[in-house]
Amino acid sequence: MLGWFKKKFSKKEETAAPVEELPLEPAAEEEVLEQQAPVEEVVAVEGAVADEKGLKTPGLGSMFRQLSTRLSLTKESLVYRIDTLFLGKKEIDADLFDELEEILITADLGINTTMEILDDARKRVKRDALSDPKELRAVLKEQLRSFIIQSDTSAELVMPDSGPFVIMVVGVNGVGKTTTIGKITNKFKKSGQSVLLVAADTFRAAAVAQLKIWGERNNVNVVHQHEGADPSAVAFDAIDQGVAGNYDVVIVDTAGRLHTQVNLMEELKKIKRVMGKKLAGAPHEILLVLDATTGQNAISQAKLFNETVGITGLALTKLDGTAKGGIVANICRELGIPIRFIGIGEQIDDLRDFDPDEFIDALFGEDSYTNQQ
Ligand SMILES: Nc1nc2c(ncn2[C@@H]2O[C@H](COP(=O)(O)OP(=O)(O)O)[C@@H](O)[C@H]2O)c(=O)[nH]1
Ligand SMILES: [Mg+2]
Repeated sequence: MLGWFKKKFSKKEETAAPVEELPLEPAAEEEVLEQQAPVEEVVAVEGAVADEKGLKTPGLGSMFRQLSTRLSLTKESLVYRIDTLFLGKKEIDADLFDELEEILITADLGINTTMEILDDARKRVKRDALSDPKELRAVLKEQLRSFIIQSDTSAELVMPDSGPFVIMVVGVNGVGKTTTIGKITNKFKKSGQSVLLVAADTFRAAAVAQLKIWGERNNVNVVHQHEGADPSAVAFDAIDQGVAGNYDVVIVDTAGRLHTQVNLMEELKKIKRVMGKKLAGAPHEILLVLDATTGQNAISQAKLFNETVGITGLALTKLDGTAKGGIVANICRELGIPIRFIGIGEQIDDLRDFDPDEFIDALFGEDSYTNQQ
């Protein structure tokens, strides 16, 4: 499978040193939740591999089938509706395009993206003298794919030569930031990377507690301070700990904020700035988490967060809970920021590297994955 995570860390994986961690020295004002316990054995994600407990890790084929199942709401609202429309039509006419337009907009592709797709489709029908509606299916699939692929260009990131790779996670309340951090941590751990989590969401004690739970699940340390602490100070000290503890990855959770809350957005800038002062280049990734169920509002969130702190990657959550997964194409077209991950459930494994081909195939059906184990 493609994807940022694998590409980026593949080099590191080959030379991975033993992943045992030095115990952290708790800094004066912070506590570190727990000392690191022995790191679990690395389990390959791809290929059906049984671990020592006899548990089978899903192979590519079943991973693909699972993705396809989780996207079933969008599949029904977009692809099944297109298929039903085409089945009932004998020719490609203006009515058919009108109905297609309604389907695409309902699936949250957005007006502009929908119009562009339909204009292109009309041209293709003319150019290739298509007359059978079913031939249009392949055209639409290809167009959606090309929109989504546009944003995969900068998906590869470079790990810093020394020091931890720092990810700052931002977004509005409830989009799934903390959950996504938990899932990403699991991915890093599986590839042998050591991870330090940072609770810079200091507004609510519950937020810190939630990150601690994900820390426990993943068996990683969580840096935190008291409720109401200055999030920049938490992040500043955490970078020290990340460097001193020789961590591969530091992931900073931030409080949810509305993109319209000017002071809170300024605070994000500050968190970013202080980390950069402590460690040149940090944060290396500013990951904006977007909730796919919020529809077009996700686009305006992304624009404002991008203007404020400069977003380098996106995680799109809750694609399992929406019929409006067409938002993926719209996001790629409107923003040009790569989608790194998609969330397809609430569990630790319910996160995928975003692979445009796989995503489109999961929606439209394709046998290239399903033939494999
Ligand atoms: N179905 C589904 N729920 C998700 C997904 N990601 C997060 N959630 C849920 O969304 C809710 C808010 O998540 P949380 O991580 O607390 O959001 P935060 O406020 O941005 O940190 C929780 O109930 C999560 O379980 C996803 O991909 N699919
Ligand atoms: Mg949170």
